[in-house]
Amino acid sequence: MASQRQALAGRLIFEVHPQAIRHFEEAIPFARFARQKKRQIKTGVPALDKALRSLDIQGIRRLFDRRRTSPTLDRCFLIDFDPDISLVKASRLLKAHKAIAHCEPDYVRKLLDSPIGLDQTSMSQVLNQIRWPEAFATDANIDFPAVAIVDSGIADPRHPLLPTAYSEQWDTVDVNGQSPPGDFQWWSPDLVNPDDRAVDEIGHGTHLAGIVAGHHTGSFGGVAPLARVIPIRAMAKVRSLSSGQTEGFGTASNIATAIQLARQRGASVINLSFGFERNSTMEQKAIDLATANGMVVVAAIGNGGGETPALRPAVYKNVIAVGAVDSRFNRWPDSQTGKHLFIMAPGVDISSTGLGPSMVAASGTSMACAVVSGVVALMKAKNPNLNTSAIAKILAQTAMRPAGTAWNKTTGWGVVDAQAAVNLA
Ligand SMILES: [Ca+2]
Repeated sequence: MASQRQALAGRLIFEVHPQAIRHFEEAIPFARFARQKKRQIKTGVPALDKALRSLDIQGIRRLFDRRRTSPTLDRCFLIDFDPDISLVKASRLLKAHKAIAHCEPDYVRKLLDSPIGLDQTSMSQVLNQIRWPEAFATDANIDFPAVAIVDSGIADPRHPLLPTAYSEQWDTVDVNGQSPPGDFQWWSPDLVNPDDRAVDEIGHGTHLAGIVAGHHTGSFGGVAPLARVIPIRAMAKVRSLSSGQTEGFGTASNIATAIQLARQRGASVINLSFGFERNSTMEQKAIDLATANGMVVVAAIGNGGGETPALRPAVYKNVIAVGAVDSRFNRWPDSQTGKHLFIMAPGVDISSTGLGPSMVAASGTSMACAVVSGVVALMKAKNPNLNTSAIAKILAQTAMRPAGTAWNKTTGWGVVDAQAAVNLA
């Protein structure tokens, strides 16, 4: 069944019914669960305990930190159980219980492939192309907001070109040893300990951090160099057993936690450069709460080319979905299209920071997404009160597109114009 092939084995997320939550065990923790003996699982709802014990449950915890959440998110829990029991069977068992309002698998999200090119587009070319308002972006008297990059993490903070102001970093990866779908296996030593170190083992998050807020020197520099970057690692390395290739996988639960954390740490903008097809209600709830609190969520539209299946989170409402163009304003052929596409930005052969000392050129809507996150950070610096719909309205109004044309599904409203957008902010 398709859903099984796109989710973590042996894990479900569920929401407890508002009426049942009164009886639900107060002591169920938010932090990573210790492996609990199945006899010790006590939710406060005896019939549910019996169902959970039949799943050979290994642990239960809250999905969100209840001190910092909303009444809805406070009712979300995550369980790990015997991975040999099918997700369909386990979810049928939980859904049958009247205390359970909603139940879903923990769907996987993939970092978008970012083919590494031989050609290089320097960040100074990108900044010229988006009409970067240098005087504004580098004015140290302005209070620049924080941009959370929920991704693979960030390289060594001593890297001379990375954002100078990332004072904190976080890691929400917690897969408790449960296997990823397909022929992949986890290929990372850090899979069960959420903590305050976002060590990047892939390079994707480091590349984006340079685009958003890299330190300016020579032809390199980020879009919002004075913004505070909060790297949050939610994606870990996996390896294909058949091809040996590695890529980045995360899960909707770890991403939802990361979005919550970004909100709690005061980020104004969240960059999400990953995707997958399956809908996650929990991930969507975390995004809705963030945007309801005035944060702006920017996501890459995907690198499948044309009208391939729409990816989450780009397709969710309240998310600004970004496609990629090359340095001549032509749509990058692999940039996905569709009715949720909002705006375009340069994303081909972008030269930015890598895990080592040398620059890396990479292409994709991930990079374009980071450019737009930077522009939104500049707009929020000018006017912190702008919410998602106000930001979206200005971006649409100011985007560069042929005269007399409007929105279309291949290039959205056009290519982001940083100067005009900041002026109107
Ligand atoms: Ca860790």
